Amino acid sequence: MLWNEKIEKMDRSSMRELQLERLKATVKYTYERVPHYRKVFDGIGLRPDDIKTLRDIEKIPFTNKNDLRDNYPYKMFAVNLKDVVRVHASSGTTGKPIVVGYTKDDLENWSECVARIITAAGGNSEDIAQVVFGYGLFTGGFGLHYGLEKAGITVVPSSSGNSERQLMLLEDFGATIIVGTPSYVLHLSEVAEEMGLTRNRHKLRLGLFGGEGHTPEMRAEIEKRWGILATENYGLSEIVGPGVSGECIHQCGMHFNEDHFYPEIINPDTGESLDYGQKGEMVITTLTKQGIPMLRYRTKDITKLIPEPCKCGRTTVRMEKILGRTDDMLIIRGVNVFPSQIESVLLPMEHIGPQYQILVTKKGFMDEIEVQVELIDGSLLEKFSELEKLENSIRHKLRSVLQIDSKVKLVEPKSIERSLGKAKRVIDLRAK
Ligand code: DLL
Repeated sequence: MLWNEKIEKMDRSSMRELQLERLKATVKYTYERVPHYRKVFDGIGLRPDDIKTLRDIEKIPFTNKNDLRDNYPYKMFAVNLKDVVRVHASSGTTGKPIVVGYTKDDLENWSECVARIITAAGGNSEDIAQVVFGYGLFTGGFGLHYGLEKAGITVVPSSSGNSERQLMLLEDFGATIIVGTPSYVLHLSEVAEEMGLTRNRHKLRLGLFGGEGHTPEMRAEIEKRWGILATENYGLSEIVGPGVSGECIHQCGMHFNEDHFYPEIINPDTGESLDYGQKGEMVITTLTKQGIPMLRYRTKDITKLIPEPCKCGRTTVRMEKILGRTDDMLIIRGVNVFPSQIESVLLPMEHIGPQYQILVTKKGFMDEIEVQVELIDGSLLEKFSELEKLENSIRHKLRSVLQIDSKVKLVEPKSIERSLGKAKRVIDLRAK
């Protein structure tokens, strides 16, 4: 089944024509409305009508997360706030989040993109979908929610957390689709096992997973434990949220919504454009966004593009699963975490030194994060109640900045290994 056959099976040259027409319009629109872009264009003497072919996109400088941070909260918006009907936000490299805004048309296009992905994965109006993504500033919950509704699917917006209750709803409401991060859904399978929720007591048949990566091994495990087909989808707040690309039932790369987003792959060191099939950093330009259009946004995600048509008949380019990131952003249970956010919490605090280490592990299938910090005075280790008070206060502050729970362990002064070169702040022990 296809949600939008005309677009999803469009011949390549018509797609390129459509993309060029939309690219030219977006460049002009962005230049006229966003002071940041006007400054960037004027700085190098580039004019919107210099973009005459799709290749000319390479003349446009990249946009980075920092540009969004520097224009916090609304200065990258291309419309007045009165025309923005929704905002979402994701972690920035400092305490301040990255803010994105949607017009009514943006929300409509977003739901359309998500509906295509759901349909490609095999969802249809007979289904009931339980969304276990968080509903809030994170784009995952609301993004999937409206796309599912558009596809005519019954949505159970149970949001994240409270696993026992999730599973009770899963059984009682009869969800056939589960939507969330792969790690959380795998974790739910462990809780289900403890609760004796066996295959004959639930109706799940399909999983839509995104927000973080998962290995083929983890996919196989999820499929086996739940008895479902596990499909993957990809997106990022700066571009739209979920709905940028998603797998069809053949599970062989994520179909890109190319009429709304233009993908490029670049060499992350030189910025040079790479061809289809070559591995590099994905750069995305929005082609229809009104609220916050993005020109050549550097995602930091490493992947490659697959141009061959798929067995499903879709002609849209596919992207391979993300192989890693070029920066130090960690994805913990689907939530973006930067070591710099943790550092900004720790450094101003009393009784602890500037040396810390972040340990990332998996407990069962759930990501766990432990922040180890050196005490200034080691004798505090013997004063349990003071120690506990300090640990709790750090944990509390971390939670308010990161939006997820972490463990805190206070350790002896000078016990964290010093590095001669760059400090190794993160020890990621999750299997790659
Ligand atoms: O995670 C949007 C999303 C929500 C996509 C739900 C799919 C489902 P952000 O919080 O801005 O947005 O995080 C974006 O998450 O740059 C990737 O590094 C990572 N990411 C998202 N999907 C995948 C995936 C949402 N399927 C960042 N595989 C991106 C690997 C993913 N990484």
